[in-house]
Amino acid sequence: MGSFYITTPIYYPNAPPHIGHAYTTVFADTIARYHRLIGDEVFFMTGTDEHGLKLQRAAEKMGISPEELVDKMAEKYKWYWSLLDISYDHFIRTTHDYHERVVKYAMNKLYQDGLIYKASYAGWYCVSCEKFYSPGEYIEVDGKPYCPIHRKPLEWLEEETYYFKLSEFEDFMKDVLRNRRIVYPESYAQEILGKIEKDGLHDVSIARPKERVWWGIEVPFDPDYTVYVWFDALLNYLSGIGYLEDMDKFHKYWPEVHHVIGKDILWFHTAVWFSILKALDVPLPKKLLVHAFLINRGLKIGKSAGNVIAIEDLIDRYQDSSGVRYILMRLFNMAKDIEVTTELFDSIYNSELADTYGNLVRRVGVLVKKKLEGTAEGEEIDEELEKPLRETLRIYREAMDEYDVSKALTAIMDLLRRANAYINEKRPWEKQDPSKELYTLLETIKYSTIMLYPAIPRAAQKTADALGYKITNPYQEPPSTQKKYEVKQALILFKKIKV
Ligand code: ME8
Repeated sequence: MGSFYITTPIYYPNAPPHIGHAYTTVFADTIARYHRLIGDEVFFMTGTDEHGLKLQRAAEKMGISPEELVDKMAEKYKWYWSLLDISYDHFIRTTHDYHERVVKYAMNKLYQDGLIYKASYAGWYCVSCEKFYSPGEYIEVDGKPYCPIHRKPLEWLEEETYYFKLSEFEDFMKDVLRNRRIVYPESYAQEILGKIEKDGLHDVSIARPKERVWWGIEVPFDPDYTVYVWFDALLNYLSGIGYLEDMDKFHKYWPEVHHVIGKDILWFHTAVWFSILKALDVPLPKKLLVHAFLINRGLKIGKSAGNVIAIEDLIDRYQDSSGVRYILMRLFNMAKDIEVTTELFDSIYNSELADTYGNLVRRVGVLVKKKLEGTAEGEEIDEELEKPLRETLRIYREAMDEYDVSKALTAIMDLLRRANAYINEKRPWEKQDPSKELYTLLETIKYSTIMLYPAIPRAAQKTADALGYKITNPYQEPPSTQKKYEVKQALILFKKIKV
């Protein structure tokens, strides 16, 4: 038993979340639920990144105020996350005043410590990324600089600004990236290390003139400026866990913080974030879990690429949150981009959820009702399945502790396939008293369902209710073996999709 703190990026609420945001958020939720299941005290946080030029412009375009826009959109995000059964403990919005206080405190501290200075800036900016690009980082289209991620023209900016002395942290960052295993998978640490070794670490602009970007937190030592949206946003991870306001809570959870992010925002979450933390005398995060992209026809799925897949369409197609969550987690890959196609989604849903898990739950439910009048009793499970079951529990735990959700799910499916084969072999429908077989199958379903619970809580709970057991820590000692099952219902968990 310990504490466990996990965060998602806080998303820009200029548009509703899409499958890419769901990918990150469902992953974080699955890890959060796994830790609750094994008895940890979990604090899981997501939220919205509400300031900056991107939001200011989005509101202007819609003819409403930024406040109106972010209020409406924050609710929308919560609604989407409820569709997907996201069990966050706190939804942070950067317009909350406790957050603004932390941002102002951090600006003041860095200013007083001589880590912020005023100077002029000129460079190419991508409003969609809210980021400057230096030569070599951007791509060129018709001789003009374009954002490599959004494939949109960059804007030229020239202005007086405040800089954060990031360059002072170059040696610190190199040391962290070389010697501390924070960034996971490790290859992402190497990527950033390579970049710093090649280009060095340069000071970054952390303020905007108010006349241009007025929608932001005011710089506490200069009311003509607002705080750069990334400096503002990163601090959510501290303000959301009680930094300054509730230090007991902060000290309880901060040492265990796991940030989940997509690789597009790796630079900000390493070079920039780690340096800010160092400057604030706050320990670095325990883990930075980085994943690759969902892509469609070779391009990162996103609003700018125009290849967004809507969460509600997925929910419609795959019944409810469980189908969608399972597919996303089954494909989850930290290192490799995954090409999204309906064919691939359908085939995972049909063969694994409908034909393997759903089918087993249905068959066993029907047989227990028919052959045993709904009650199956037993002392121990058949050794043919006992060993694979124990082995799966071991692999599952190992995989989940390494954040390899996809491997964990594959292991459960292998076990369920064996259980389906076991029915076919034993033919319990032909036996006078198939108690032993059906009890064995119920135990196997029970443990599989419990292991599936973090990824598909809704379907798992339904199965547990129908077959008469509780979702509890599968690793507790002594194990909570169940001697008797009263099956209430032979469920059809997942309707197959006709392809
Ligand atoms: O960057 N594949 O917010 P954002 C995988 N506000 N993940 C994807 C994805 C895709 N195609 N598209 C989006 C921001 N994501 C900042 C974050 S945090 C202090 C501030 C996910 O709305 C992925 O997690 O642009 C990515 O990092 C995040 O959405 C970007 O969300």
